Amino acid sequence: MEQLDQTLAAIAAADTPEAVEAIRVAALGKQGWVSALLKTLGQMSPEERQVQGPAIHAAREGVTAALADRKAALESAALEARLVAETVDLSLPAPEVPRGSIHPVSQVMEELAEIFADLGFAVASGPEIEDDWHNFTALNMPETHPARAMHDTFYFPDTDAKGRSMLLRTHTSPVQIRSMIAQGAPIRIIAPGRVYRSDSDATHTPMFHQIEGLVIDKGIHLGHLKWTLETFLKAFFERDDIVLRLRPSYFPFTEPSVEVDVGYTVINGKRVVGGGGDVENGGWMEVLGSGMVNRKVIEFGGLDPDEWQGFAFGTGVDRLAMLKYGMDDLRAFFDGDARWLSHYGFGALDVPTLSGGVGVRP
Ligand code: 2NL
Repeated sequence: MEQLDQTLAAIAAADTPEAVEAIRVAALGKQGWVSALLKTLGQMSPEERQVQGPAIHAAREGVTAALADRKAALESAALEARLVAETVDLSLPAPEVPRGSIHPVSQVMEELAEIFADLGFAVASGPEIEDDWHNFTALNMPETHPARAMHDTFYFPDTDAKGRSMLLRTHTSPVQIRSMIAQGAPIRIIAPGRVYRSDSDATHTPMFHQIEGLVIDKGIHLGHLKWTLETFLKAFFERDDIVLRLRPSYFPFTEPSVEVDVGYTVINGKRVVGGGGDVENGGWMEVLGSGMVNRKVIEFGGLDPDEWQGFAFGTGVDRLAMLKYGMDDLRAFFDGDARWLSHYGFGALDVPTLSGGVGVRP
């Protein structure tokens, strides 16, 4: 086949990815010569087709393989050239003023880890790409549960090997399910991390940060939950006059469920966390969702709910950061604007500690 020899020679001579692509189109594209030859098979006699069919297919395979080889060779040559050209001069002097700062979300995650470490909690993490069993079913949200629809989930087009729908986790609860299954009880963990929901406006971004906490032990009750959250909020906001209000609520994964408000005071037109929540110059705002872990969730975690009880809570890290450091637009968190960061960012060397104050400003 004359065209085949010409094409193979052209591929060998091609020296840019664009040239390779042009040859691919001329040979394998809709108007290409291979496609044209394939169309002629229909008019051939069966005997002729038996000879020409395999020959044309072999030509197509040969061209495809040669294109792939040439493309790979050009790419590795380009990489080689970049590695030679891009050098870092390690003898350059350090900048006079230290540059770069810690993002408020990272800072708050560090503060949370420090506070909960002091209370005996370990930090757990898990995959951001989850299956629907760990994200929903194990949290007492069966396929038909309306809360599934409410989560505005990002689903992947394909299922995993077990036929489970794959998704971007909508909360960090699946991390805790995985911990229960992997390590058993007792448990004291926090699970901070990125979560995803198909939702976007001034107060919602499709990716945001959540922290959840889980305690499983014997004889755990609502009193433990209230003490833990009160101790945490006092340490986080660095004030002793934090007043909590617990309201009954509903989550599928906890029973009973409790929403936690903190009292705020209005100072210079801004809400500041602290104070009694009195209506004259303040009020209440919701900061956490929580509750006693639903018996079914303990079972899904592989534990006996007659033996083990627990409490859990969850809240938004971005919102906590805004409340503590007085930012008003959530979207600025993800704009990557260096001016915003130099205003709100934290010094890289100011690690939060309980003795030095978790949220010291640089
Ligand atoms: C909210 C409320 C919450 C949980 C999260 C949880 C996790 C396990 C078992 C039971 Cl493994 N519960 N997590 C519980 C109550 C509330 O989050 O408003 N989040 C933003």
